[in-house]
Amino acid sequence: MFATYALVSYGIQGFLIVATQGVLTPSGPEDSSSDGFLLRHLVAYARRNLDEDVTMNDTYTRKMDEDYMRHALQLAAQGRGRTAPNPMVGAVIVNNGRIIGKGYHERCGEAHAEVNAFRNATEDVEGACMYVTLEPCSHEGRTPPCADRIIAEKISRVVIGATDPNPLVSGTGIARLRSAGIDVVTGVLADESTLLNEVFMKYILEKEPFVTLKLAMSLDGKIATSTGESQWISCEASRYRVHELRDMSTGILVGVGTVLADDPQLTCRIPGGANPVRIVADSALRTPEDARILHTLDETPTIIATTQRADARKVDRIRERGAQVIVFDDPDGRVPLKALMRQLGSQGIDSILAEGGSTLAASLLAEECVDKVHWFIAPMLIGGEDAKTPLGGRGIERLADAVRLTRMTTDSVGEDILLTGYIERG
Ligand code: AOF
Ligand code: ZN
Repeated sequence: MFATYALVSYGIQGFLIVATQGVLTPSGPEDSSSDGFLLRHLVAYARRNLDEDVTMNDTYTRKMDEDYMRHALQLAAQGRGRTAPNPMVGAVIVNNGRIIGKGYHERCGEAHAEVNAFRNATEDVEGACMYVTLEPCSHEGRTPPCADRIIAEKISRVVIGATDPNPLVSGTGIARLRSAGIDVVTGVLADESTLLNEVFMKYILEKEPFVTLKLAMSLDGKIATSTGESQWISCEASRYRVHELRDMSTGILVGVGTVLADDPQLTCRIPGGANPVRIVADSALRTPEDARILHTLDETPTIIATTQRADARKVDRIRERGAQVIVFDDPDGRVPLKALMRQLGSQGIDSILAEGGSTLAASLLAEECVDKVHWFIAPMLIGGEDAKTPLGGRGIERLADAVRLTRMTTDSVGEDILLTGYIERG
């Protein structure tokens, strides 16, 4: 029988073509016969399978795009902690199923990821596909627009992770590529691409730093014993993790209570790591002039945020030493944290790791300055009603006013548990 023969000899696609062209034309002889009936069913079956083939093709392309995008994301992450206030971006150039170039944005002010990928290309890139984790830029910034370079290099397809919220770019990079006839696919691993640049995504729009609050407590919710002993509740691996967080952060913020209690250096002790700018919230300027953060100003800058309650001569002396002192005029004599964030943002500080203590943590939450929380829990029981808990201040009276977290994840760090979550905005 013709239909069976066609299926066997051409496969489903071949059969469909033959059936459509040769047999099922409206005037086709078998149209009303029983053979015609069978043919129609076979064609419908073949067509369905062909559709599935198309879907399979889409799934396959999507999977391939995601694999290369994952590669580009891994490259992008190599710039972690070095690109601020720019985003981390990775790019991969693929031709005929092979990677022929890759690069990432290594440092703010230097070449963008796409340019590095072209620079590292081992073959002619004409007609190739570029995978880039962030929409290519279309503006003349510290470097020329990447979209123009992609067009000039005759790339035929561009696959993009996240769109760039930067008002200077925001969609115009994609539009420029499309108007040059390039096939542009967007939104591949978009969530991963956005999450990788959560700091940039906030800072570029709000010009305020992305604030991560880090807290560490015992399993029964204490941050010290009733006599104030707190070193160490978290295990060594957790403390190392905190140094990694410091390395990635542009600024580190503590309350003056922490300076008075621990005289910390607030530097990153990982070899080759970068020190964050140290910021102290200190309403009455109680930071001792011999504090370590004022004696290591050659290692990294220190900013003290205070109010009109500060002794003006002490302000001058600390400034003379080379630290920045910001004096806020506040009716309650307390450092207005939101205003501090705006000020720090205007100075280019895009991310802050807030490390306590409990008064500052509570105020940061109350003043809606926190974006993300890292909560280390040590397998240790301390007890005691007088032993401090992670959040001081007055707290709330109604549960409906509780700060809520979302997207919670758990991790094991050494023997501790690390809970990470994001503050839910109402
Ligand atoms: C890209 N690829 O690798 C990066 C992009 O001051 P510039 O010239 O370095 O530009 C910074 C802006 O460019 C930044 O705010 C963001 O919008 C974009 N970053 N774009 O195509 C890259 N790093
Ligand atoms: Zn660019």
